Amino acid sequence: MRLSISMGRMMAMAALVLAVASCNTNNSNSELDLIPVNSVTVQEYTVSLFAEKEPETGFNMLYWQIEKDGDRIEPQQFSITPMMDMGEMMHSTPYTEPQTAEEDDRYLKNMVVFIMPGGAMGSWSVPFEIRTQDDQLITGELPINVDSSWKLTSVRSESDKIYFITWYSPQNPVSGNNELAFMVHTRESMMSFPPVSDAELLVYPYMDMGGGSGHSTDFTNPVATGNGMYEGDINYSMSGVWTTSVELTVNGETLPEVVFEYSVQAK
Ligand SMILES: [Cu+2]
Repeated sequence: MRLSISMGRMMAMAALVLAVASCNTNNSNSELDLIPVNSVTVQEYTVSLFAEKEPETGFNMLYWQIEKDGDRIEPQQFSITPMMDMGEMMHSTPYTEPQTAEEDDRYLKNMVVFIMPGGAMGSWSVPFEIRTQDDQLITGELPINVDSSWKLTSVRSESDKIYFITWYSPQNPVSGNNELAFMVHTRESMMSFPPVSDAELLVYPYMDMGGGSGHSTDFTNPVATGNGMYEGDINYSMSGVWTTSVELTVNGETLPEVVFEYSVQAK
């Protein structure tokens, strides 16, 4: 995925945090705050998955480490294919291939948008392939729990084409100014979920104050910035429960509105 403006901002902030943190920490040069998600060992190779939060529906950044006999190794290539096994059928989800994390080169990282939670409907796993420096091919599979979240919805066109709308930012909405960003993907097959970069989004944030009254707040409507990303801003005037409706227009067709509902914390 090409770096979006938002990623650039995140990294600039991360760099600032790093500069501050490096004064009072040891040799760790990583500003990442990761939790272990799962790991599996195949033929002496241990593949470990880390993330910033428990995996959930919507956008996730995945961080990978590969070790052999306890030592971290750098493979020639490491590729993944997230899959959901639903019994009757299997499908993948929007994702990118892992690449060296620029903020900490001890990790490979990729983004994934989980389109369904794991559970009664089926379970997620990440089949992977390691091409080692001496040209061995190691294959394995890492099971992964995916919780449901409010950060993903989908909508169908008249021709029954499905669009997945992901709430990308803010991940943790707070009162005051936030970047407001969405990702849009479609499904071409059970294995192919390309980004949609030529849609138009019309959003409307609203706070229901009860008794039939309510209000919106200052925001700029997100616009396409490439790779299925749409970026704007929002300034929440109050903390509490907000809704944000999103109306997607794609190929001249305006699709039924979807609504995200979430709570905004006081800053
Ligand atoms: Cu599924």
